[in-house]
Amino acid sequence: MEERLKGKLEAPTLNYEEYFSQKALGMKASEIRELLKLVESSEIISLAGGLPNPETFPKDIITELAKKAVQEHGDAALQYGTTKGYTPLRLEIAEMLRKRYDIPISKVDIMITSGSQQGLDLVGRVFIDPGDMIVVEAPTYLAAIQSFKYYEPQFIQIPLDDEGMRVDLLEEKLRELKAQGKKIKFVYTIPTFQNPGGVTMSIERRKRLLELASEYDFLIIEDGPYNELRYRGEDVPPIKALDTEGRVLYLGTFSKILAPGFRVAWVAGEPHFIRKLEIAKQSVDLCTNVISQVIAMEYMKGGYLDEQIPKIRAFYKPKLEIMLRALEEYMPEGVKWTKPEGGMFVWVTLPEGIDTKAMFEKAVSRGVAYVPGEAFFADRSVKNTMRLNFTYVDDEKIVEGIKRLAEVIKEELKA
Ligand code: PMP
Ligand code: G9A
Repeated sequence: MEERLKGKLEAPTLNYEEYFSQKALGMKASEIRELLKLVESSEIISLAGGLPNPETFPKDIITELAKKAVQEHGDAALQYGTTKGYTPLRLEIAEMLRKRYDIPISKVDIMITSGSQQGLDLVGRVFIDPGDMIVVEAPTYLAAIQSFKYYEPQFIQIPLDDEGMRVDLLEEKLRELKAQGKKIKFVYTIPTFQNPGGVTMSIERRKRLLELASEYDFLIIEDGPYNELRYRGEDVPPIKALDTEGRVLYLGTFSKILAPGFRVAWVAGEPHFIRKLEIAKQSVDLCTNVISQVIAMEYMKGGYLDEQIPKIRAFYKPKLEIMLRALEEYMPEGVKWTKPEGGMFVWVTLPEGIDTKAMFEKAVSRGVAYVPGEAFFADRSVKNTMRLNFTYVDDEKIVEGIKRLAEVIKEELKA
């Protein structure tokens, strides 16, 4: 299909590059988005994209609620909405944040965004001046790097271990910067079932991070799309729930608890910050898709979200177990991986010297795709890692995919 669209283009006549702004010339395509194109149309077992499984989409409920949205709220649902979002939905989200996470609504305002991805871009717009220092995890969500990069910050990377961001190393870095009279603007973290790492930041580190934010005066951008996808272990409160100074901006989304096609997400935080984000959003899209927001509101109000979360957990839990078992069974010595308690990803580290980007084509030719880890590092310095998704493909395909991948890695190790 894509090819037919491309077929309409004529032979190049313009010197296209001449017209682009410097910023546009600096933009790079997201590996994930490009990989999706590749895998969309082929027989390849894709452990690459971070796609929820369509079998989890509550289609019957959505059909019913979509009808209701038009019949009962049609005038609002089909009209332009406010930039901040559909208020009944904002109230439902506020109530959920209070109920599930103990985040007091009296202390936050909520703005709806067109996916958390837009929230990330708006954060960049509102907080980053060229040259500002921002901290990201290493590795981190590659499309966050892509969003922030546009605003030309200096990235500071802090490594992860099994308990999330190495907050001790962050502290060292902050001290060092302070001695040079410098400070950071914010820390961007995905503390729960991190993308791509799969790991979760311990409660001790969350508290310490907040203490550091206060001591060194910076903000925390907490991205929580996977919070509800826990398959084992104990819940850890969002950093926002522990925030007494209003330093945390919390991003949540319906992408993984309803369906990503809705493009409905939210950012919760100090009203002053939300106001600026709202002004920034005005020029981007005026408002988020209103009918999606109305359906999402009915979905929460009707109690469907509360029913859906355990279903999603039950659906993904065995998939994670299958992937971990297959890795155990097939991967050669020297390959290591994280053991997540939830989320959508396992992070694999191969022996030094293997470049997963160079290996990618070979893997694809054997019918398996992953995301080369390099793209998840702001400085792209780490070559021997990869991210595997376990939510999208069928159970048997997970095993087959890992088997194929293990073969490719073994050959690479021999070579
Ligand atoms: N943040 C992280 C960490 C993600 O993994 C994703 C999606 N994979 C997003 C943000 C964007 O989500 P949304 O669909 O809400 O734009
Ligand atoms: O389709 C996307 O780009 C969202 C998925 C993100 C990811 O794979 O991390």
